[in-house]
Parts: sequence; structure tokens; C-alpha cells
Amino acid sequence: MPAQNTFKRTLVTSALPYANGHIHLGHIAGAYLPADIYVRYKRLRGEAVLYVCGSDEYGVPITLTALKEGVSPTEVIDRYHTANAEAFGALRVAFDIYGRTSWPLHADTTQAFFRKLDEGGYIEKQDMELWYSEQSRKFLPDRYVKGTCPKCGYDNANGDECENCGAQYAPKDLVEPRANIPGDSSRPELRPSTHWFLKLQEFSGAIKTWLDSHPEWRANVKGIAYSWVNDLRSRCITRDTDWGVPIPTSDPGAEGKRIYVWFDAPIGYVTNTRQWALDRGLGDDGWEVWWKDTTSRLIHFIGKDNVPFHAVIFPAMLIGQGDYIAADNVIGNEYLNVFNRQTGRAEKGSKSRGNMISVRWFAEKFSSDAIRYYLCANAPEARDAAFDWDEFINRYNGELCDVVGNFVHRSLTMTYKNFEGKVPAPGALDADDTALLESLPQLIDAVAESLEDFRFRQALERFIEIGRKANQYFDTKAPWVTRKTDMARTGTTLYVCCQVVRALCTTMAPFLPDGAAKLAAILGIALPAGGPDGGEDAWNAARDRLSAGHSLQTPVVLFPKLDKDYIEELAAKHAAGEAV
Ligand code: B3M
Ligand code: ZN
Repeated sequence: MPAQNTFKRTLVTSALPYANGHIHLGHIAGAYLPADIYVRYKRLRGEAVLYVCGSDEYGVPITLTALKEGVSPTEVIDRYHTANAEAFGALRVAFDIYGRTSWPLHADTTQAFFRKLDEGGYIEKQDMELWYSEQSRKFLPDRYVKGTCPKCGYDNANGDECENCGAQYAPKDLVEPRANIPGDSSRPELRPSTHWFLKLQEFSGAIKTWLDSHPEWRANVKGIAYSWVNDLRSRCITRDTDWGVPIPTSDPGAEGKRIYVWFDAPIGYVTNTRQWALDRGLGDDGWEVWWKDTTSRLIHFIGKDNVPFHAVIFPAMLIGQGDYIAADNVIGNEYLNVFNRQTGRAEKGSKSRGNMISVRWFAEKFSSDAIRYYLCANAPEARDAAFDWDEFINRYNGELCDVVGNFVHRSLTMTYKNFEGKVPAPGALDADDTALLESLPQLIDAVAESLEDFRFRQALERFIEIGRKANQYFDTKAPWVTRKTDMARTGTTLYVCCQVVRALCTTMAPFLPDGAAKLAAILGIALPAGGPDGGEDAWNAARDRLSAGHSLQTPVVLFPKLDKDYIEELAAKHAAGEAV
């Protein structure tokens, strides 16, 4: 068995998506599906796991969307918060709470963080020169100003960072600046403004020690984190805007300014834990054990663009609080691009290209299991992956349906029809029977080992491998032939098959919760969902045997095959930009 950790509870977070648009498949493959699989697995093991997420509702992404649509920021966040919560539900991504950073409780948590850092001497004020639009009469933070990158010459660079080359620079270094507000592309001017800065350099040593203590992290996350930690400097944590958490100070200079969204957003994990504890009647302090007790383990699941915030900046903010635990792992995933059939190449999913596939569009057309299967089998773990319609149907039909689904179905229907709906009594076991039965614990452990290591693609491959072995056995034993001549032999074969089906039921549960629930109902076995309190280890029960005579319910097809024509029809709609 893989070594079980000594922690008493695990707090899992997935990045808080901005409530300014519909989440798409790239989001799911990166920060949500792997986390949900991990949470489901750990809970099956009986471990106490809390899974928090929510909408990120402040900052320029929200106000810019509101301006473009001609509605208020509140209307934007209300619409997308609800839509995205539903989209996660459709894919069975099961958070314990899906909170909101617009909650008053969140302003309270964020301001407490700010004050504590201020008291610790970690916050300073600095005078800056920022772009100001005379036409709109406002400062132009972040994406409100565009221009030419001072490093690479890219002409659509943001106010303080370039998406093309990754450079970060002072806003005043942006070349040929222009306002980026609907109806205003005027040339802005530099004006002085005073802002609050977090002195990140004060945390260099502590962050480095913490990173050094985690050699097991994924290389992509460590690489980015170390590249930051050697060059930490004060970072602006306020903005000229009226959409954000108010700065907790009576300083008149704070007027017209709010806390920067990337300061408050990760604190949303804490707020949402607080709200969850309150909802559960655990009192005002019920959340603290998850964030402050050293027997708790914190794991962040994110996309790679969020690594600096989760592996350097937020950890610094936590260290500055004095009594918080540090994350035990940060699982940063690469990107899920989109394969373009016309060009034969993968391209970045982008709003302007209209090539993104929203969850709400996709989940109306396919089962959660089909979607989860493909996105996990093709997860962008070590490198970018691409959504490809042909691969989607081929892998789902060819692997999940043909290997696991087919084995389960033929085993259960033959048993059901020939043995009065009961697990048959086995006769003497031959070498094939024994080999398959005895290999099961190792095969189940292999899946667990991959899951413990956050290797979700490998875990799913190992799960399919159980189905492959079982199919080979089924074909060798040919029960549809022996049925005509040797019912005793057929009963033994199907007895063995039923045990494999039983093992598959539990091992599929983290990946394919709907299929697992259907199968558990047919087999009449319990698959406890577990939760933040923990419980019994039901994963281990995957190796339990169904006894001879155990009754089955009528088998149903767990994973219906996808139709090629339907896929073509939808691929055409996607190419026409209708999947957003
Ligand atoms: N909303 C960025 C994003 O959606 C941001 C993540 C916040 S996690 C605390 O990629
Ligand atoms: Zn650049």
C-alpha cells in the first residue's frame, strides 16, 4: 500500500474562477476535475476532507465585463456565479461550499489579513506614477490600459505585464499606452498616486525554506516558484477602483482605492471555510482547525498561470499572519488547448477566437462520466493537452465503453440471465481464476498509488488496465461457449468476473461517480461519499468478495456509446463558434 499520511484532515482548494464568464473545459481539466477526483478518492478512504471553492468577484475582469455589457458589476457576478455553480454541479464537481468574494464576511477576512500584515510591518506605502485617462476621468489599472511591451514589442500588452513574453514592468514603462475601455482608447497621461505594497522580500527566506522542504512537488510548480523567490520585491496590493474590498485604514489617501483582487482572492479560501463552518453550526472558530492546526494538510489545485500566487505570494501572506499552516502541495496544471480540424493544429482557447467550449454547452450534450473520462485521460498534467473531438469519441468509446463498460455488462447480463440474478457459486478454481483474483489487490493498489501521487492520467490508465485484464480472462474462458456444455465451469468464470466488477465499482468512483453509483445499485453495495468528518475506509472494500448467492439488480448499460454523426454535428457547431 502507498504510505498514508499522518495528517488528520485535508483541506483541498480549487482556484476561484472569475465570475465574468462561463467556465469552459480548460478550467475543468486544470483546477477542478483532478481536485474532485482526489477528494472523492480520499473520502472513500475514510479520510476527513473539506473541499472549498467559490467565485472570484472583484477586480478588473469583472468591471471590464460590466462595462462591455453595459450592466452593473453586481449583475455580472450574480449571473455567472449562479451559472458556474450549476456547471460544476453538472460535472459532479462536488465542493462543500461554493462561496463568493462579494460576501461581507469576505471583506472581514481580507481586512483582518491586511491589518495583521500591516501590524507586522509587512506593508508600506509607495508613490507611483500611473496612467490616467482624462476622457474617462479615471486611473487605468491592469487591463484598463494596453500598449506595447517594453521587452518584446508585443502591441497588446497589459498595464504591468505582457501576456506574450511574460515580462512584468512598472506601468510607466509601457510604450505607446492607450486606454482600453469601451468607448475610450485615448492616450492616457501619467499621474501620481499613492498605493499600499506588500513587502514580499521580507518572506524570501521563509518561502525558500518551505519550498526546499517539498522536493516531491511537480517540476512545473517548483520551477516557477523558485524563479520568483530569488527576486522578491514589494508588490502593489491596492488599486484605483471602487470595485473591491475597502482598505482598512482611515488614511485619506485610501479614497477611491480598494484592495487588489489578487490580494483578496486567495483569502476567499479562508472566507469560504469560515462560511462553511458557520453553515454547519460549528461556531465562529469552527474553521480554524483547517487553517491553523498542524495536523491539517492544505492542497491547492490551480492552472499554471496561478502558480506565483499560490506558491509564493499567498504563502507569504499566510506566514505573515503568524499562525496559519503552509500548503503541503500545489498542484499546477498546464493548459488544455483546442485542436483545430481546419489547420490540423492545437491552438489556445480564446474568447476572441470563439473556440472555447463552455461547460454549460457541453454538459447538456454528454454525460458527466463521458466528459470526466476524456478530460482525465487527456489531462494537461506534465504538458499542455488539447481538446479534440475525434480523440474524445475514440477514447471514451474505445476505452471506457469497450473495455470497462463492455466487461461489466457482459459479465452481469450473463450472470443475471443464467444464474437467477445471483452471484454463482464457484467450483474448483483453476490457474486463470486464481491469477486474476489474486492480482486484484495489486491492481487496486496501483490505482491508489497514482492517486496519492496526483498522477490522475496514470491512475485512470491503471483503472482501465483492470478492465483489459478482465476482458482477456473473459475471452479466454468464453462463458458464452461453456454455457452450452458446462454450467459449473461457467458459474466459476462468472463468479470471478463478479469479483472484478465489484473491484471496478469502487475504483471507478473517484473518476466516474454516476457510473459507480449505478453499478453500486446493481451490485447492492454501499459507496459512502464520506465528507469533512471522515469515516470508514470504503476503498479497501474494493477487494472484498461478493459471496455466492448474493443478489444482483437488473444490469443496465453504464456508459452508453457516443454516436459518430452526433459528434460531427457538434464539432461543426463548435467550429462555427457556437460552443462558448
Ligand atoms: N480568478 C484567476 C483565474 O481564474 C483567478 C484565480 C483566483 S484563485 C484564488 O485564473
Ligand atoms: Zn512582452
